[in-house]
Amino acid sequence: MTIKKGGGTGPHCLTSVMAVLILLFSLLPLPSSSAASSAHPSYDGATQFCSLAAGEVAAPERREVYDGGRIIDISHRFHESMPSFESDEGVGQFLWLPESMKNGSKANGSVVKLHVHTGTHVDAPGHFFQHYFEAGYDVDTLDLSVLNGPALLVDVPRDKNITAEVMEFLHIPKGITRVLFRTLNTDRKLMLKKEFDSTYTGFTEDGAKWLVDNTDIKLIGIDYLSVATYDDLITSHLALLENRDIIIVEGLKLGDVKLGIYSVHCLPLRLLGAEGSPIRCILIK
Ligand SMILES: *[C@@H]1O[C@H](CO)[C@@H](O)[C@H](O)[C@H]1NC(C)=O
Ligand SMILES: *[C@@H]1O[C@H](CO)[C@@H](O)[C@H](O)[C@H]1NC(C)=O
Ligand SMILES: CC(=O)N[C@H]1CO[C@H](CO)[C@@H](O)[C@@H]1O
Repeated sequence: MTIKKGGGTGPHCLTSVMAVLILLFSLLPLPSSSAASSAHPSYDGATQFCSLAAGEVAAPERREVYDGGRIIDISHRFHESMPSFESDEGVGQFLWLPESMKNGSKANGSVVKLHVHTGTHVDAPGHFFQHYFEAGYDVDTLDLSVLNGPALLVDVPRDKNITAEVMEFLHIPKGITRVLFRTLNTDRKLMLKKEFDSTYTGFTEDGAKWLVDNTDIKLIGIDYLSVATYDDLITSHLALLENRDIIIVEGLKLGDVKLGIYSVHCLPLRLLGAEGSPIRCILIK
């Protein structure tokens, strides 16, 4: 019997707490082949149960929620076959390891090359307005007080794009400033497919204009790579970004999240001069 050490609580690791319980309550003798014997003698009995063979590291745990579900990660993990706008090939290689310990470097040092509108990401006004781009309205200028605060998660009707009619139907009260729109994109798991799908759900031009004219929404979250439908790609973005007071977060992971009000926390990188950035977004109950 091998018992591995690690931060996780996966099936191959006995946590210290479990080990203590076993110590306290087990009437059976300890397994003689326990890895405990390889642990440093100064460690206490409980942690000895989780010791590792030399050089072995338990696999890390990858989580979608933390603290028993209180914190929900609504960002997608970056990987090579995540979708890329208008491509069938996915994102492809974006991570390299030019400094490698296997090659004699003192540490591993990776390099990333990524289109800034990849995966879960934010758009700055310069994305669709050349004069805003030139004036410096990059992701570093986005208002963190818009990107962080109470947010409403809503489901939109699955049989339509987000038109003015749909926006009206949703009855989002005045005073609500952050809304995450869950659409058919989530049901279709489009963010999990390598091939770009142009039939995704998004805002039509009239839907975007309706939102600007009739709501207080300043943070829009959506569950595929673009907030705007493919047919209204430019016009919807223009309507939403023109006043520079609305922030668009795209490619959110909204499956398995209950409808309701959360505290949203989204933080873009401070990429000077970039009109978009990967963004980490979480919801806190
Ligand atoms: C190690 O160095 C060689 C020669 O420079 C290079 O071709 C190889 O890709 C490197 N390997 C890694 C893992 O960085
Ligand atoms: C949304 O619009 C796209 C075209 O931009 C279309 O392919 C798609 O079918 C529409 N979605 C719905 C649910 O009507
Ligand atoms: C932490 C990290 O990046 N480790 C990498 C170090 O480099 C080797 C290859 O030489 C990788 O296998 C590790 O994953």
